[in-house]
Amino acid sequence: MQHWWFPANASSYGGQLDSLFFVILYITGAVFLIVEVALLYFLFRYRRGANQTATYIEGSTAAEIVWTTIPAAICIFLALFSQRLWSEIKDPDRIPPDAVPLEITAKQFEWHIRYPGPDGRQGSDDDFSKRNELHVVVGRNYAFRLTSEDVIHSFFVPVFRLKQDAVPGMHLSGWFRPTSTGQWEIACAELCGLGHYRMRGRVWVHTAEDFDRWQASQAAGAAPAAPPADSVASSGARAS
Ligand SMILES: [Cu+2]
Repeated sequence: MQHWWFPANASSYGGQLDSLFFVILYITGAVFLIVEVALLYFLFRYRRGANQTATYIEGSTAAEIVWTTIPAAICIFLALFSQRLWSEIKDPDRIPPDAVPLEITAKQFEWHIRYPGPDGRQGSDDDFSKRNELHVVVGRNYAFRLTSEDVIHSFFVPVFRLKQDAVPGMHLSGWFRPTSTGQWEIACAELCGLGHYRMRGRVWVHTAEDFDRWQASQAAGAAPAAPPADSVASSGARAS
């Protein structure tokens, strides 16, 4: 289902994640309404008045059992309810075996994406890297390995419902399958320094033919392009 206040959904598991979000929203929304209505009622009912006197209340074991058991039951229900989808998305053992491997490296304040090239394998001669540009094919599975060169960042693609922390010294994996063509935003979702607000990239979901054409143009101009004027000056080796 698609909601007007949500970004578009363009990944295979986005719809299920949205449904899970709404289940949690309905439960927490109902609790919020009940609590607020009760709060207002008690504020009004027991406001200061001529005939009100203060009384001392000992507490109630029964009430404590009730307000501990119900939230615990809700939390356990949500944990069990979301476990299947969570493990489908996050379990490294369940990454589709046919997925195209991508290496994504975050640093202040940009994303470096290393593509496997036409042979589909990382670490071979036809690999190439792009800065802040993620190009993928609709309907194809992608597996990424994500790391950071400096501080903690978070790789966030709202239309894929994908968010994963990038942690220096760790290579965290994940996967996605785009379901519609288009062009959208990649954001950093972890405050990572003064330039955090402009740490954004773009994702292009192509048809297979468009992607092949784009990839061929990358191989043709294999020499590293000059970084755009707004890039942060970076010394040392670049990730290509
Ligand atoms: Cu960042």
